[in-house]
Amino acid sequence: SYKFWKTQPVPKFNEDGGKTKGGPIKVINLDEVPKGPYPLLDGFEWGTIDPEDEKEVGELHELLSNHYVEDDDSTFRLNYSPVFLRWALTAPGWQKQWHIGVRASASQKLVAFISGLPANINVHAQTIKVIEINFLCIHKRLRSKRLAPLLIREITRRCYLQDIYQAIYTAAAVLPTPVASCRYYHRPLNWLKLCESGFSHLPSSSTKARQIAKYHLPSTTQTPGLRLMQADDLDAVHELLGRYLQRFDISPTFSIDELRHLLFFGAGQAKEASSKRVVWAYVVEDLETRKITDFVSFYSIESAVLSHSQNDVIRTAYLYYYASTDSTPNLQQRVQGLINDALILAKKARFDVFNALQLQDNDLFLEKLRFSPGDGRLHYYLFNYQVGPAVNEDASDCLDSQRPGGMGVVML
Ligand code: NHW
Ligand code: EN5
Repeated sequence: SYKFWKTQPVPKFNEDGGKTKGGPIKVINLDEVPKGPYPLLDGFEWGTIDPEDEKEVGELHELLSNHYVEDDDSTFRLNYSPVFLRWALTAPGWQKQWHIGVRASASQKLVAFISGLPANINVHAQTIKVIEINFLCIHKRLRSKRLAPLLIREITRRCYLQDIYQAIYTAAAVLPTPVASCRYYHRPLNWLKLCESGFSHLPSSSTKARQIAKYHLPSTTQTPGLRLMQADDLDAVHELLGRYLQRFDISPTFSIDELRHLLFFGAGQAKEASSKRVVWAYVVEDLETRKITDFVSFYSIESAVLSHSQNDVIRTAYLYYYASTDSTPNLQQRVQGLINDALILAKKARFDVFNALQLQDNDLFLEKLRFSPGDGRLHYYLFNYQVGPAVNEDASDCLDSQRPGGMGVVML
């Protein structure tokens, strides 16, 4: 078991990463890193995907929409839209060589993919440069041929050659060794639709009418001063979010340019194009001081319903970054109001369900706002980095996979 992962610089299960010193697991000697690509299976060749080329994004979308992540009993499959993929793969610092495809040599059909984007994260107050790995996917007919380890080795090689020696990634799969394990929570917005598609069930003790009533939301937002985020809010949000994220064991650090990309992409489009919108961001402006006191964002992914014959989809809003200037004990109320408004806005934008993970400060609102735990989990991993003990008092609620509150990174 873990024949491949055993050979990689990741912590073994049951090693106590919180006790040993934090830092890289292995020092990479560039002389030992191959200068050319690893050999592939016969009949296949390496390629890249240019996310700014509509045709190539179309090919990637085709692969992922048929072969990417499903829930445990294949009720649905995630279907990231082409514009979402372009957004996710063109964050500042992106390079074509890190969006790696595998093509069948004869037909040139895209049959596998893995992506990497550079980012900076803080791990117990140490800033490290990492590559964020996402969208690993292999065509169903090429599964179990050890192609995944090859894709991982190849992207690792290309990162080493560009002086990146650490990575962060999330997966539903259990691998050695999670730094956090977070349950998915779901808040129905259109309960009837979820019920009809098999996403949620009618509890035997309830009725459809009672379920619909349970998830009813007001038609307008409740927080005074809440409005769509605008370009000239960027500095304030950068400052607010940066401060807010500092107290998690692991958190991202964004430049202004990164934040602009992450929060504004697609927002410049006309209202009519709102079906193409991928990310929504709102701020709360204090009506007296004109200061930005809070911020919330969410992104959109559809899921294809696999069980019926209809081409049914579930429109899901995923909670993305948020922040508040309030601290305990007012934080709870503040964040509850903020996320409740996000639910109202997502419902107005015709989402069917609002997802959040059990991380950051989400325990402050999940139960109260009628989120329920789902049947899936998301595990967070670092590659070639040992977390080590917490350094400051604030982070003394040391990161361990049973207590995901120390995780501040949200991945797409
Ligand atoms: S998680 C989403 C992953 N994708 C899917 O679930 C889509 C549907 N499934 C598939 O396409 C988000 C295939 O089943 C995949 C595996 C491709 C998953 N991560 O080729 P084989 C991400 O994108 C190990 C890592 O025969 P396959 C994050 C497995 O444990 N490893 O399997 C990606 C076994 O190794 P072992 C995974 O079913 C992070 C080996 O793969 C994995 O045909 C990548 C079997 O390979 C997963 N999700 O293809 C790591 N699933 O040791 C990045 C299975 O047990 C690391 N495996 O023998 C960092 C790299 C950069 C470093 C830079 C410094
Ligand atoms: C890489 N960055 O399992 C990410 N989703 O709970 C890729 N379940 O939606 C990794 N099975 O519980 C993604 N409904 C990993 C996630 C894979 C997808 C996944 C789970 C997460 C999910 C739904 C549907 C289950 C269908 C049957 C679920 C119950 C919700 C219900 C709402 C009403 C109140 C009771 C609960």
